[in-house]
Parts: sequence; structure tokens; C-alpha cells
Amino acid sequence: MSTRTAYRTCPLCEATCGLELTIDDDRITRVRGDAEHVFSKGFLCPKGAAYGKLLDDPDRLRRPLVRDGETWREVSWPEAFAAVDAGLRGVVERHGTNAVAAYAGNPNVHTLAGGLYLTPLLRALRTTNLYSASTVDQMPKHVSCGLLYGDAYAIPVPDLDRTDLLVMLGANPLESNGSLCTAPDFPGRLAAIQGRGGRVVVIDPRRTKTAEVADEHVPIRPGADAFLLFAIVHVLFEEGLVDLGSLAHDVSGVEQVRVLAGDFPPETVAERCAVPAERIRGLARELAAAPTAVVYGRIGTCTVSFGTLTNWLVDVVNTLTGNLDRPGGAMFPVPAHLRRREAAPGRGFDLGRWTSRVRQLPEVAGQLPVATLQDEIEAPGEGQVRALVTIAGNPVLSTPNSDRLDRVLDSLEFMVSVDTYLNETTRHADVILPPTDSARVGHYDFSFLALAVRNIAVYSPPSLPPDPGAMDECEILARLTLIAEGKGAEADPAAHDEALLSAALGKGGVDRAEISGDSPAERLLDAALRAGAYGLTLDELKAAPHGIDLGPLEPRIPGVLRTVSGKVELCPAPIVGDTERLRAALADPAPEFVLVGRRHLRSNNSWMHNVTVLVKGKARCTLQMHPDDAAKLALVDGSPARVTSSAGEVVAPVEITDSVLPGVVSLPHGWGHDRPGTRMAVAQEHAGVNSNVLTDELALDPLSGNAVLNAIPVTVEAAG
Ligand SMILES: Nc1nc2c(c(=O)[nH]1)N[C@H]1C(S)=C(S)[C@@H](COP(=O)(O)OP(=O)(O)OC[C@H]3O[C@@H](n4cnc5c(=O)[nH]c(N)nc54)[C@H](O)[C@@H]3O)O[C@H]1N2
Ligand SMILES: Nc1nc2c(c(=O)[nH]1)N[C@H]1C(S)=C(S)[C@@H](COP(=O)(O)OP(=O)(O)OC[C@H]3O[C@@H](n4cnc5c(=O)[nH]c(N)nc54)[C@H](O)[C@@H]3O)O[C@H]1N2
Ligand code: SF4
Ligand SMILES: [Mo]
Repeated sequence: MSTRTAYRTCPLCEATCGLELTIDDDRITRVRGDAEHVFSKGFLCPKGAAYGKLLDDPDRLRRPLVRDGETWREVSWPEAFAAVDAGLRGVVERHGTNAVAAYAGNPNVHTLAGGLYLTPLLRALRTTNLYSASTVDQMPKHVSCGLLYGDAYAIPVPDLDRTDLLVMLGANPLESNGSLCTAPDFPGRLAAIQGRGGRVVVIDPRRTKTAEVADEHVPIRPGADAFLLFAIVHVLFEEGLVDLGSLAHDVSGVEQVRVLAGDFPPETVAERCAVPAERIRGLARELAAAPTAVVYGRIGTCTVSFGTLTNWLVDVVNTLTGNLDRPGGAMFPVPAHLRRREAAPGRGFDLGRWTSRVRQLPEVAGQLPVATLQDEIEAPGEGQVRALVTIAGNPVLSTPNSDRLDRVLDSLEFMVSVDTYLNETTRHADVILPPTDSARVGHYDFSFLALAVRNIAVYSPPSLPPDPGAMDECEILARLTLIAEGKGAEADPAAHDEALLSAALGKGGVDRAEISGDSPAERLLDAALRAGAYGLTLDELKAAPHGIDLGPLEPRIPGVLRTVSGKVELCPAPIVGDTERLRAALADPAPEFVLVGRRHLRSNNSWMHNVTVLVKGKARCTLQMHPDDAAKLALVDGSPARVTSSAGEVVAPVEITDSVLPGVVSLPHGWGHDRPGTRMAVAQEHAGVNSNVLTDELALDPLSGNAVLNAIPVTVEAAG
């Protein structure tokens, strides 16, 4: 037996920890945290520890499948691509390119293929029917940053390692390990804030693990964060606490924000938030007085009715307290694959360049809200979606009113899924194209190194040799691109690789003769690194398996801005328009119960429930409920409760806990593995229920098209 050690980045969440893999005869037999990693310094969570088991999952697909009626046939790659070519070509010939829709799921932000080959594929499809997990996730942040900074991808992250006061809303990094804030060992970084005399405040309707380690937990009524933050802004102005610091000449619209905030004094919103007015005033004073402070919001601020307003307000508070773009505040990273930009006039950020066919919903960042995908498939007429391409997504569990999506997928003329499992979504496909194991390909975090709390660079080459019958996801996407371009199933992907490399070299001004790399993806990465901010090379990254530390974050305004005015536009017109809706919502009656989600450290959205070590133990898909509410409904721990919303109903076992506010119930998402026709034996035994049966596809944050997945009005009663 041969034993060796390899180092690679964990691809399972945004923390991007360094893993130390023990490999026996080309199998991963042990996973530890890489103690020498420049960023994660040995940190590891249970999912990372199970990485080898995940790769060994016997249910995981390794060869393409083609549907034969109700059964599946394992086929060769050429046969699979021929079936895709025939299927897509037929739909385009009969109905045009817009009849093909694509949905890109979350793991795309964790793969080289997603970073390098996805956009070209989506372009080649020449369809406006593009959807992704972004509109059930962070789209409000993109829109608010697009409006504020002129670039939807210029997202400031909390400078965790230097801040004196961290105020977190709707984030639970002790379970999620952080999001839109890449910070391996989030727990350690929070402890370090406290260790240096700083404070951590958590605003969440649930007393989460993060709230438990924080200095203070402020329980809030779900969906009320925009009110709370507006009231903080109100106090900053009222009490003369606004101080833009070094950004005084780089920000416009401050006076207009003051006027808007006039309608939201703490005393007006306190009841709505269930937070005392004095506490809101206190938060404003503390944020203004701290040497450095930062507000950070995540899922609980995005997947709500006022998602864009809330995310805008997070950055407004950071700006008004002088904490935008300064150490210890909210800062813009510079990843090694991008250039450090110089100040230049921008074109700003446009919303609604086109609209969806059925509900006339505005386009955002080149895509349509996934909440309307089912309408586009179901409603007949010119432009109806007749074919679907899914890439690393499970929308049948992850998007609102997903039972309806589940039903309409069967009406498609053709569907192809690039996915590692035969699951709730891919069971509707005609062809499934499974990419090879992630440990057999390279890894570089295009997305997360641009959201990291330190500038670092790290590349992981393949840790395991190729599986001869399997295919790299880059090649799968390249071949799909060639098919979409009409070049056929047998076209040579080398031509596509070459076109991408030429474009990258041209844009970066890099000499082709210098480029190195063992695969097309490596050569593309080398081109990006050479043109990037630090002039690094792939070979330098390969020589540093524990990563290269490029230092703490640095101020980037005005260079990072791409607004028309060249300033931070603090009070954009679309935001002003939406504050009207917020004002009106102050008078909304409170529903008896509202539903919120939650995450668990051993889970990852919908797709890691087929690994025994990650699902064993107490059932996790429970309806959490406050003891007072349970008593009123005569529910005891473990008894079934029926939860009903405008969209549907589920029955889930009750878990009585005083960690949720009275009137709030919580159910995690990504469960409901009891559908027939999937191939996930372990997940089926731990099926749980799908919380997205309850979320309503009609409820959206209007500016971003993001689905409302939190603060859902529901009724609850004993079942059976
Ligand atoms: N109610 C509710 N709903 C939610 C959320 C919530 O908080 N509450 N959260 C939302 C969020 S934040 C997100 S990001 C979405 C996620 O929504 P999706 O991206 O649609 O769902 P995932 O569960 O991440 O599914 C990932 C899919 O990719 C496959 N996969 C895994 N690895 C790979 C790979 O390397 N390549 C390929 N091609 N496929 C792979 C898996 O088998 C699975 O089918 O869910 C959203 N839905
Ligand atoms: N273990 C694990 N890690 C993950 C994932 C996973 O599924 N499991 N998913 C990954 C993905 S795709 C993402 S996007 C990130 C998400 O990362 P986080 O945003 O940290 O995710 P959550 O743990 O869902 O935390 C959201 C919190 O918002 C609270 N909340 C709900 N509604 C409201 C509200 O109206 N106001 C406030 N203030 N709070 C509210 C919930 O109670 C919950 O504690 O996690 C990533 N990491
Ligand atoms: S925290 Fe995230 S990146 Fe780190 S080991 Fe766990 S799943 Fe992997
Ligand atoms: Mo997400």
C-alpha cells in the first residue's frame, strides 16, 4: 500500500479551509485541517472531515445516464452528448433559443468549471431564460452594491480580524461557517474580537449558537431588520453621530438618506421589531462610538421581503459611522486573479433591462428570478420554456413553491442535468452528466477569494489521479457550449479552450509563451493570475500548497467604484422608491406565526444528506417552537404539527425550545428526500420535509427578484 499526504482547499462551503488529506492507494482515508495553511491554520468542521466519505458515496454518479422511460441506462460519454445535442437542437428548431432555460446552482461557485466555463455556456445558449440560486440567496446584496458602488460584485466584507464591534444580522456563522465573508475558523475569529476587548452582537429571531457565544443577543421579529437599521440611521442623524471619516468627499446622497430616515424613529419601529427603542438607540451610539465597528448581514437579511433595502441599510450604517473602506470596518478584498482597479468613470448599475414573459419581472444581473421559472415552463405561448439545463442545482428542493416546480418539470420536452446525484431535480432529466470527483481536478476559489477577510491566494492541483471513465466538469461544460453553438456533440473542446485562453490573454496583456499549466483550466488560471493584482503565477501557487498570504485588506475607494458619479451613491432612486413600501408595511398586522429557516453544521443545503456520518443521530428536520406556543397548541416534543402557508402545507415533528421567539417557528431547508425515483439511499432514510413547499413563489423582494424564504406567515396546528 502506498501512503501519501496531499493538501487541498475544502470545496464544501465558503470558508475555504485547507485540508490535509491522507491518501492510501489513491483513496482519501483521513482528512485533517492543514495546520500550516496561511488562512485556516488547521481549522476543520465535520463536513470537511467527511470529505473522503462524500467522495466514496456509492450512490454518487460517475458515468452518464440516459433515461429510458422510467429507467436509466448508463451510457458512454459520446452517446450522452449525442442525446443532449439531439434534445436541445430539437427544442431550438421547434421553438427558438429562448425556449431553453438554464439554472445554475450553488456548487458552481466552488468549482473551477463554474468559474471558467459556466458563463461561456450560458452565453452560448442565447436565451434570456437564465436562472440561478442567487435569487434564493444573495441577489439583494448584488443589487444594493450595484446601486451604491456601480458594481454588483463589489461587495465589502466585515474586517473581522481588526474590528472592535461586530453587529451581525441574519447570519449564523457557527453553523454556516460564514457567507459573503470568507473567514475560515469564524468561531476563532469571533473569540479573537472578544479577546482584544471588542464586542460581538447578534440580531436574530433565534438564539443561535453564534448568539450564544456573542456578547449580546438581540432577538428580532423576522423580516423587521430594515426597520431596525433605518431607526439606527435615524438616531445617527438625530444625535449628530454621522461621521464619514476619510470618505467625506467620496459619498453623495447623505442628506437624502437623512430625510428618508426621518420616518423611522426607534419609537415608531420598536414594536414591529420587538426590540426596545432604547436598545436601538444604544446600538446606534455604540456603532458610532467604537474605534472601529462593522454591521454584517446575511441570509436572514436577504431572503426577506425588504431584502435589498435591508442590505443597502447595512452599508449605509457602515458608511455613516465612518466604517466603510477602513480597517476594522467593511472592506473590499483584492483577489489574485483580478486587477486592482484605478478610479475611472463607470456606467453604474442597470436593473430590469428585460422582463420575464409571464409575470413581467425585471431582469437582475443578467438573470430572472428563479421563483418564476415554473411560470415560464407552465404558461403556454410564444417563448414558453420547453427545455431546461441544470448545472449543480437542486431547485426542486431549494426554490419557492417547489412542489409546483417538481410537477411542471415533467412537461418539458427535454432536460439535461450536470450533477453528481440522481436526486429530486435530476430525476426529471433525460440525460445526467456527472462530473468527476472534485479531488481529481484543480481547485481555485474565484468567488470566495474575492470575499475573503484577508487577501490570500491558494491553488490546489488534482489530489487523486484521473478516473479514466469519468469527465472533468470543465470538459462537460465546454462540450455543452459547443453543442449550444451548433457545432455538434463531437466537436473538439480544445477549440473552445483555445478561444477562452486567447480572450484571457488579450484582455490581460499576457504573453502566451509564459503560460504554464497541465490542463486548459490551469492555463486559464495562470493567465488570470499573471494579469492580476499581484502578478502571481500558477507555478508560484503550486509551490505554496498552504497558500500565499497577501496581507490584510486595504482601502480601495475610489478605485473600486464604477458609479456614473464616481462616488458612493448613498441614496439611489430605486431604493427611495421602495422605502414607500416599507413605510406602508409598518401598519401590517402581525401574523400569528412566522416561519424562518436555519442551517446545521453537518448539512449543506440539499445535497449532503447521503453521507451517514453527516446525518446520523437525532432527526434534524424538526419544527422548532417556543414552549408557550407549544402549550397553547397542546403540542409536545416530537409530536407532528401541520404547518400551512399560502403555498402549501407540511407535517413535521415539533422540537420545543426557548431559543426561538414566541410566534416564530423554524424549519431547515434542503430536506424532503422521500420522492420516488431518486438514488440516494441514506438521504431517503432521513427524508425530512421540504420547507420550500411552504414558501410562496409570488412573494419576492421587488428590487432584486429574490424569493422570500424567511418570515413566512403560517398557521400551525396539531396533526393527526
Ligand atoms: N427555504 C429556504 N430555501 C433555500 C435557502 C434557505 O435558507 N431557505 N437557501 C438558499 C440558498 S442560500 C442556496 S445557495 C440555494 C441552493 O440551491 P441549489 O444550488 O439549487 O441547491 P443545492 O442543494 O446547493 O444543490 C446542489 C446540487 O449540485 C450537485 N453537486 C454537488 N457538487 C457538485 C459539483 O461539483 N458539480 C456539479 N455539477 N454538481 C454538484 C448536488 O448533487 C445538488 O444537486 O438554496 C436556497 N434555498
Ligand atoms: N452547515 C452549513 N453551512 C452552510 C450551508 C448549509 O446549508 N449548511 N449553506 C451555505 C450557503 S449556500 C449559504 S448562503 C450560507 C448562509 O449563511 P448564513 O446566512 O450564516 O446562514 P444561516 O445559518 O441560515 O443563518 C441565517 C440566520 O438568519 C436568521 N433569520 C431568519 N430570518 C431572519 C430575519 O428576518 N432577521 C434576522 N435578523 N435574522 C433572521 C435565522 O434564524 C438564521 O439564524 O451558509 C453556507 N454554509
Ligand atoms: S468550514 Fe467549510 S470549508 Fe471549512 S472544513 Fe467545513 S465545510 Fe470545509
Ligand atoms: Mo447560498
